[in-house]
Amino acid sequence: MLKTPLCDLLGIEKPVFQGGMAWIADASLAAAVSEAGGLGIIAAMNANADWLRDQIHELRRRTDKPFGVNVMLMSPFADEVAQVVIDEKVPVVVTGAGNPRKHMPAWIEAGIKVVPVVASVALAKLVARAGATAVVAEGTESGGHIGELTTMVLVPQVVDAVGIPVLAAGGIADGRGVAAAFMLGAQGVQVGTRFLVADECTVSEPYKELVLKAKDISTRATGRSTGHPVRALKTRFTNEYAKLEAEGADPDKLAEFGTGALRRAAKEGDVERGSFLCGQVAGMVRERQSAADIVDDLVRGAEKVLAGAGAWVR
Ligand code: TUI
Repeated sequence: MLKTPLCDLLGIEKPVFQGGMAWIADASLAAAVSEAGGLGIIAAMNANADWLRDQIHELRRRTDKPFGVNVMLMSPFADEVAQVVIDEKVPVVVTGAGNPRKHMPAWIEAGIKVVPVVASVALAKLVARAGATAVVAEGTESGGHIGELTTMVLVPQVVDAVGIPVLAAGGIADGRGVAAAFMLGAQGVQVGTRFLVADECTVSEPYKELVLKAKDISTRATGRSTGHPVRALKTRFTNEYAKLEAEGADPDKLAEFGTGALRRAAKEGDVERGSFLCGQVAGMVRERQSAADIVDDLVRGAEKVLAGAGAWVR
């Protein structure tokens, strides 16, 4: 059985977090992952307090297991969402796309376990000092808003820098990836891309089709010129965005071009004008499965690889 101190800290059976994918990770997916023994996560993304409250209530109708809410710190609603997680006594808050220190004292005071996503050692140290329960070290292989370092490089450095459990994210889609993360010192993983094709994932059908068709070089990062690089499947949208960027378009123009693109991909399946955020591992995602089968495959696959890990040590 793959069980780490992180599991005991959070009251979960399996050390697998489902990524808090903006416009995608709702109560349907999160409840299924929590019910399967992992940590399901509702993405508060750019939604307001009312939407989040409804989703939390819906999740609680579906499962009584622990779950998390991902607070996207660049959201205009971050402050109100930060209060909802307190009012609703959410067990775990995962943060992304910024420094959560402003919110951490109130969350910790409310008994919430805080697990920030970090892309650097500096932020990992800062949040550990501020009382984080664990950190997710997220490599640039991930989909969505990304940092510079790869998972392979980031995870061991974060593990060495902090005294709290570390989860690895970015580039993990099967048991081999989970096992590799453990070898780097991680006590858990956060997986996003593979859950895009879960039966319980309510993302648009064209989004699922694009992920299933993706190969190794199907994603690209754009937006480096704005300071907020984002990885997505290569589509007409990313081509046009990259072209604007290469022409030196100003950040306001780029922001305007990008507005609504995540919603158009996730909700409308607009292949022409949507931004299909997705990790580099899309090329390994071949099969639609239930969230429970995905969690099981990640864990069992890792157990198998880890059990044989010493074979070449003579
Ligand atoms: O946050 C994510 N992934 C995301 S957020 C998102 S919604 C969005 N859409 C368009 C543009 C921007 C956001 C889609 N995917 N992952 C966690 C993550 N956090 N990755 C990188 C970071 C990060 C980067 C810089 C965290 C902190 C940071 O700087 C900290 C500071 O000191 O401000």
